Amino acid sequence: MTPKEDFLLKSFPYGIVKFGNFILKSGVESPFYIDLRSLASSPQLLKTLSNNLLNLIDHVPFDLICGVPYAALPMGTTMSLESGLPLIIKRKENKGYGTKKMLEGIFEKGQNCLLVEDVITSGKSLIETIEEVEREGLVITDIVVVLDREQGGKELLKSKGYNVHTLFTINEVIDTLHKYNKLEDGQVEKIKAFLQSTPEVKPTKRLSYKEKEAATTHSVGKKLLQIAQEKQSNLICSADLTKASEIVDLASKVGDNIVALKLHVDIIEDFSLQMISQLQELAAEKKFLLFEDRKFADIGNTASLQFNQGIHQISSWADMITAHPIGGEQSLEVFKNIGVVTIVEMSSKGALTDNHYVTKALEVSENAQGVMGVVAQRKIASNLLLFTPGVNLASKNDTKGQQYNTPEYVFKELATDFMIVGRGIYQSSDPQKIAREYQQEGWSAYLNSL
Ligand code: S5P
Repeated sequence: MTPKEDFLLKSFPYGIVKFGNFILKSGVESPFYIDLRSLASSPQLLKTLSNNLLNLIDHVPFDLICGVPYAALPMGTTMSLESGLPLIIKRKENKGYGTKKMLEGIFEKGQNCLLVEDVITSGKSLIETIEEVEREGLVITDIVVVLDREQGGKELLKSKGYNVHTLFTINEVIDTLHKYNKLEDGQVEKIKAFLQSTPEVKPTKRLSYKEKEAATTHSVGKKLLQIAQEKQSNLICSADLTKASEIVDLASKVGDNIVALKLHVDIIEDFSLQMISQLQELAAEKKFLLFEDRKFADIGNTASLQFNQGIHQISSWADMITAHPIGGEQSLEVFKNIGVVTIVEMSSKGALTDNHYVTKALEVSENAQGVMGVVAQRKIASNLLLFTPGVNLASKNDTKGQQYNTPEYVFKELATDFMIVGRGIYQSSDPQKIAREYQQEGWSAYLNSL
């Protein structure tokens, strides 16, 4: 057994490779997931690993070590202790107060900094990190990485002039685990097929609304897609106003440009079913759906009561509703004869919807009857429709944590199907005009993304 094999076999019980179905940051579904954070639970393994990493770059002169948070922080620290070279700490985001520094520690402009990373996949996130460190005046020439997922990252960085030194490739890891009976033949075949067929940045062709309409079995999903094509719009206006008359007025102004009007009925001071009748008339005349953004999040029985009873009588008039999948599949199946859109990821800063949550939330949403789509801020590997709020042409954020993207970004980069715009429209002095602009921007961004 080679020392590298020995290291891998000793690390395996710490859960560094997990098998199953995982959605990666890029939206690609992967049959395995690498997580090296737990290695810190074994000081001996961490020390061995850090010395192996130092050996990889023993010919490279550098002044500082910086581990990319979080997985590589203990590795960088151990390398610093083992080599005697100083460490600097990179923040994941700046504090927003005090010195607002991205790098903590003592360094001088022009010093050469070795970056330490746990896994390299497409290389895109490493490039972002490199840019952040270089912005502070440090020089980066070399990056040392524990595991190469062999999906183009090393080549991408090389093309930009960086040397990437990797300790293991994913194929080496899989072969070693297989050789020592930690992986079965079937699992190995599945993983190898994935590695060969699915590059991380697979340019998936996005389907047109027409193709999606043919593919979807959900009646409300079909209806929404038909309206989109007919009106050449993918705009949902979020009418987050607190007076019934204001909402009806907004709906009459933007109705021609939208596919759905999204409401939060619990913020309306003078809510009445009469207001709903007025909206229904406008919806029929101008062809849009009524979308209640109630974000149900309780056990099925309570959610069912909230949906069917109470003063809002949501089930009697809404075409679509939002719900958090946190209560599991059955809690979503109480919403009958309606389009359910689940919130798998939130747009607000610091939201708890991390990769793990998104993976599980997507799984629940796909399995639950009646779900037609999801709300997320990322590309999703799913046949469900994607709805993206946090869109604004004029702002980047608000003072309460909301984060905005442009229509172009959400259609091109996230391949979203529908954008949701609230304040960008209803706070405008001319909502009619601005809604037309959002409609045109959204539609051309969609056409360009095809
Ligand atoms: O993650 C989310 C999910 C939703 S549904 N982030 C959001 O902003 N929303 C909703 O979209 C939010 O409740 C609001 O109604 C709308 C965005 O409004 P805006 O004024 O920030 O455009």
